[in-house]
Amino acid sequence: MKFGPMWAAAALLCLAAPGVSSAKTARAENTLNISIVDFAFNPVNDTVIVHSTVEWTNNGSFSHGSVNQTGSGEVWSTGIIGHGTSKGHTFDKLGIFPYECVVHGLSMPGTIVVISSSPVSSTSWSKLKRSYRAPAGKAVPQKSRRSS
Ligand SMILES: [Cu+2]
Repeated sequence: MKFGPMWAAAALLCLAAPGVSSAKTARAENTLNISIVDFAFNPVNDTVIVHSTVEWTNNGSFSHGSVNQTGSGEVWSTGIIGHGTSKGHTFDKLGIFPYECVVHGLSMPGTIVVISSSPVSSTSWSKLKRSYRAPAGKAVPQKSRRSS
């Protein structure tokens, strides 16, 4: 099943909705842990407050890693993360950052959304929307469901 840019558009609309504080929906902690198991990132999509660290832990048998797709905005690559080890990256820029596995590419997609700690102003969101570019020909994965 393929997912188009509708998810990103929906996320932007949702977060930019009047009276809705995006900050409340983001994780309050400064570290988001993402587990890599069975050729998937879990959670596959999540939101953090700017300057948070995302740490990927490889709980699978094979080597994986996280590298952003666009090469613009927040740029990172964890390199290869071996079984049972972790690598982190601190996100200092606002934006929507699709990424993929260093080893397996887009067969293992993920997305990190970075928002400001205060409720997002329309100004910063319009900047964010301008800065966001879906990778050419790449689908943005579906937003994951999370129990509240
Ligand atoms: Cu992989």
